[in-house]
Amino acid sequence: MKVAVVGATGMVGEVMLKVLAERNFPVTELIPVASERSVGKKLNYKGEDYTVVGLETAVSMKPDIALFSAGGDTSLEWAPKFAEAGTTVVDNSSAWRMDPSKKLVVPEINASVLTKEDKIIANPNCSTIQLVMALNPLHKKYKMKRVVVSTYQSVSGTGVKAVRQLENEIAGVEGEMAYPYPIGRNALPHCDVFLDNGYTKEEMKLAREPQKIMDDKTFSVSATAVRIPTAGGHSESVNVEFENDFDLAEVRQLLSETPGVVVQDNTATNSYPMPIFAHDKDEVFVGRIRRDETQPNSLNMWIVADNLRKGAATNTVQIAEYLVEKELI
Ligand code: A2P
Ligand code: 11C
Repeated sequence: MKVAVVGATGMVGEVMLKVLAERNFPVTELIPVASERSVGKKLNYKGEDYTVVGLETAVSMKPDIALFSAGGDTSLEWAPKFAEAGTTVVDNSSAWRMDPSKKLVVPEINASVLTKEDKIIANPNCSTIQLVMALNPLHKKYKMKRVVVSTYQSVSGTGVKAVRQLENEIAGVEGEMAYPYPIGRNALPHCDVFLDNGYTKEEMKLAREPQKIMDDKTFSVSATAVRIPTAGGHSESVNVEFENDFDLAEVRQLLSETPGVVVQDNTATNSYPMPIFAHDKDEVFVGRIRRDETQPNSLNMWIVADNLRKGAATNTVQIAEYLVEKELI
């Protein structure tokens, strides 16, 4: 496969290269792509140096597949140009996710919706992916009515500028601000931009994307997204109300049998998911599983995943792997 990575010099792009190498994706030619600022730079992949090219050059090289993580505007403008050239695009931005003509895919849940005709495929938001990975098996068994989620999101979700802001604050150095306030020793109830309804765009991604991925509008998701001073790994406190009652042991069993999910839940040994455990892992970790004693058929749990891996790069590469395996490209 001739593989282009658009945004190869960025936080997610770098992890995409790492994941492609780790999983031995069948790359015959790698095309690292970034902005004009980075053209000519060298990037290492599996011990070899590759030269970064611009978007125009990359399209003309007609890659079989292009993994995009260079922001929504780049995707809106350039994904169609790649698609027209015959390239299948897997896009990690929010540009195409809710477009009814585009598929939004978490391979463990809905890879089977993909066909040869899908030339632009959307990768969900990081906080959505880890949420649906845990919700999907429970929904199938007990049928969800309503989910209330509060997130605790790391600065790596915002990008390099935010990681630097946190590092500068810790070092006590003045520098450029990614957020309107300090992030160290703080919690910002503000991820992505505010919308007219008073929610942030991140909160609305959490509300809408799960219904599309799980192909079911009978449940609702209400979200509050908060940025906290962790370097990597998003955490979520989740309350789920089901139509049907459940057994806690069975919930744990169901989750632990779900590919890509790891149950880490033993209060006697202080075992629960945390960003420091999830770092550099592809699994979604679930713990603090307990009955909500204030209303029937309701469950509380805590979900953590590495937002740059399963939340972004790994899920994108898994989609690409599925396309190759099923000969859809
Ligand atoms: P560059 O490094 O040349 O700016 P992050 O989200 O970590 O900030 O990374 C964003 C990625 O998207 C980087 O690889 C960046 O390249 C790339 N990028 C940003 N804007 C463009 C653009 N207009 N065209 C191509 N790549 C872009
Ligand atoms: C965050 N979820 O942590 C974001 C990052 O829509 O793909 C990814 C933004 C997106 O802020």
